[in-house]
Amino acid sequence: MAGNRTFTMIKPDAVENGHIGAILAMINNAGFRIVSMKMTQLSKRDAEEFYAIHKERPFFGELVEYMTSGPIVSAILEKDNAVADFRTLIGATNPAEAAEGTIRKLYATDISANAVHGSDSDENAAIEGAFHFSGRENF
Ligand code: 3AN
Repeated sequence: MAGNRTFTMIKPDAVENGHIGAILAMINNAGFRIVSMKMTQLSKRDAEEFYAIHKERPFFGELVEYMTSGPIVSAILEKDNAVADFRTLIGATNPAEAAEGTIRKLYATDISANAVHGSDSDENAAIEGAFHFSGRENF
């Protein structure tokens, strides 16, 4: 039975540090189905649009610069209670505060280069998934 969906990105630090495989294994082992997945590199315009909600925050420039610094792996994931369960799996935004065994605790560099993105609501999951994937990439 189809569950709810969330959207994730494996961010440039985790790709650069060779953690794609380990992170995907954790995602699969936690019971998520990978609906869509690809490797891309965001342009400055892409990152500014994706993170537009944060444009007044002091870290916005740093966030855009970081997210465009190298390739990312983006994916749509499916599971019952996907948004909340995925945020539990990834851990707190700041890896120093992330729970043991979470993706960010294991693989993040710091609060900016924090290994993975996870949508914060069903509504944003749909918006973010549609930003990265066309209808033909949606299985
Ligand atoms: P989350 O990704 O856990 O939902 P948000 O939505 O508050 O966190 O922040 C979006 C992204 O902005 C984070 N993933 C992180 O990369 C970056 N970020 C958040 N807070 C900071 C901060 N204080 N300094 C630098 N980057 C930050």
